[in-house]
Amino acid sequence: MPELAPGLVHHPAFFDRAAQEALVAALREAVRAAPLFTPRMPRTGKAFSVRMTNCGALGWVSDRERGYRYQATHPETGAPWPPIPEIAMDAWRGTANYSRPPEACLVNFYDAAARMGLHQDRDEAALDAPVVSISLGDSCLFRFGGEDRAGPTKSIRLHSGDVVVIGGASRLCFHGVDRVMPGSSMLLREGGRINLTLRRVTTPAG
Ligand code: MD3
Ligand code: FE
Repeated sequence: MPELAPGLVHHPAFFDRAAQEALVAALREAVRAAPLFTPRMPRTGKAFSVRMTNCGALGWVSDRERGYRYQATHPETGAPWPPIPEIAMDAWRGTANYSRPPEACLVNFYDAAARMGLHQDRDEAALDAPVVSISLGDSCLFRFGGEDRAGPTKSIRLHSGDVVVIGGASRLCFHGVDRVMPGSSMLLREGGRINLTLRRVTTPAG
């Protein structure tokens, strides 16, 4: 599989169409239990253009008052997150090469106008674990660089069914989604893009 940078491995078409459809069905059930919410930036309260939910023991949330964090319950309903779909676990088992299971599955939903600015994922204590990303629906232009925000970046297209593993020397690289390409996939009848990221959050030491 192509290594885009040390520790950053792309698995094109990891999931076939039938597996993608089954994963979308499982996510529709998860969203019924844990509705999409709009995260907000710490301090400014500016809304993300991406809507989110989570599956697993822990979920990533953010609001103006308390900032970025993982918590065991939905920020609006207070309910525990639904389980991580078994099909998503197949991607972790098949690519992560990590001894413990993921604790969080962040589900990002992009409509045609949604973007995600360059950022690092550093809210996890378990920085030795990779992040495993699954793309569904419309293709996107994904940008990644190094650990310096101002350094050079590269862009690749991610398509429905692709898996990207971000570990090793790339775990703290800056990355983001510049745009989604409307109409590039027939998987989601309503259009848009879904990204799942499977994450190990805690270390054995806590
Ligand atoms: C590189 N999501 O949820 S997934 C995120 O497509 C996030 O929704 C993007 O960035 C999306 O935090 C990108 C690919 C990805 C995920 C995590 C990474 C790339 C990464 C962590 C470190 C470096
Ligand atoms: Fe990220």
